[in-house]
Amino acid sequence: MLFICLFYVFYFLLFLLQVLGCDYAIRGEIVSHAQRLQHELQNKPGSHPFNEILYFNVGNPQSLGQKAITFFREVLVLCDHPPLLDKSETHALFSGDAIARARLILDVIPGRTTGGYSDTLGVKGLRDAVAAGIASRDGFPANPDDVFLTDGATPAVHIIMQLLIRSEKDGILCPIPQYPLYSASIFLHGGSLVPYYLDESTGWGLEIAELKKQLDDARSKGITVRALVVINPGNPTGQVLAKENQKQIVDFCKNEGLVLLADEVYQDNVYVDDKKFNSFKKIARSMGYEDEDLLLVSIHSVSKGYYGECGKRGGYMEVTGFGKEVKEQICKVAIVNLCFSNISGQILVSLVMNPPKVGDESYESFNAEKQGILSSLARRAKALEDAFNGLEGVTCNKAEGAMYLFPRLHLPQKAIEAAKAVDAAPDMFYARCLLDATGIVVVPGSGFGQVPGTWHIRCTILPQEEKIPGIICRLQAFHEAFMQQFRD
Ligand code: DCS
Repeated sequence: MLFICLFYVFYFLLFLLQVLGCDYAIRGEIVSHAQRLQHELQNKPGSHPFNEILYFNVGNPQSLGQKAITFFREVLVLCDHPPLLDKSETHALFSGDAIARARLILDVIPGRTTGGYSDTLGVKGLRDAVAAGIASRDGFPANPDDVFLTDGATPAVHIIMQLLIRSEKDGILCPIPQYPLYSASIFLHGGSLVPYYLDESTGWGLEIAELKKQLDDARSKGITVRALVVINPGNPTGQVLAKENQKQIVDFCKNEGLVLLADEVYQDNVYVDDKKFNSFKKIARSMGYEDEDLLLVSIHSVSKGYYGECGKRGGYMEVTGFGKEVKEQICKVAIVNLCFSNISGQILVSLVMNPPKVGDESYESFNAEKQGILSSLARRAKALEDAFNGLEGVTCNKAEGAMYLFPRLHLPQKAIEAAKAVDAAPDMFYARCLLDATGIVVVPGSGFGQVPGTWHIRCTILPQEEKIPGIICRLQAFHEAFMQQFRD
């Protein structure tokens, strides 16, 4: 009995240590400080040199004003309240193809309700729809049995880490900078993060030589490297991988026996004409590789893109190349959750993968909404990139995709010393001064990882377009004053 108690105490302490060590910068110290300031502004208007807090820290499109796509919401509403389908007024309020789609979807949901548990891995008919959407995106077949519907991308990442990591001797190759879900999840599951650095000087390039160097180094330390994480388009870096580069990555994983974990949540956020999103699945198939040639997990979410439905929690993972035992393990974990994903999220991901097509009643208005959002995001990204590059001592790569800029700060020595004096990293110090002076919330680069001795901040491109000029003015005035104060 005593032994069992000690065993549980040990594992609880281990878990506590893992939780304590896990850091999540996008909701970290700066955000808590911003919330305090917001509270002070509410209680005492005029108590700060700004009258609102501008949250540039999270990629949360609709909370920053992005409108939901009408077609998606129409279908969701009709599925949530099927009696609407039988009312005559519905035909005046909703588009014909939204009504037809809602009927089709309800037909495949057991009990025709969004209020029930679904099959563990997702509603079969919706997994079929997602697989059909993947096939039409890639031009290669997709098997619905490989598709698992999830509550956004986050649980998919956790489940894969849970399956891959057996001890701290299991390593996962992760980009630096990276979205901190990966470091947090590896940490929580007790594995080792094996970093590979993206090259800022080539627009955050992903070099195979760097992957090989870090892999060999980890192996020489006795780490079994099990997977390579690639975020494409990148967060926080915004780079979109070129096809040739993706082919090299596929070959690298195949030759080294690594699982390729492709985070493709920003697949609909590409802003430059010379780059296009290509899924790793498509790249591998176009190289002639079949299922068994590559262990691939591709992840997508309804949270990003032109849809930005973070609150609905929908997504999928497509798992190819693994034996049936691995899928059984995924099912086991899923069963513990009853069903992996809420039904509205499942419907939404089926819609995102099968939006209205040319000729459908909604197509024109759907496409106008989609293009309106994407072209505005592209203009915002460019305006902010130019603004950062115009600041003394700041350099900023282009956001080719995703929702962020990650400018580098070349700070004067005096600012670095002032940061040290208050026991803060220089980028944290800069972010905090920016917040105190302007109400603008950004995330210090250290939250994502960066080459030691370099300093960055991450800011989203999501605030509404009409706010951008005012934000840039505040940023410029702050930066000038900051540099004036700390110039060597
Ligand atoms: N993968 C990447 C690369 C992400 O940027 C995010 C969220 C996720 C996965 C998880 O998304 P969901 O669980 O919502 O599907 N991005 C966060 C960010 O950087 N800002 O806001 C959220």
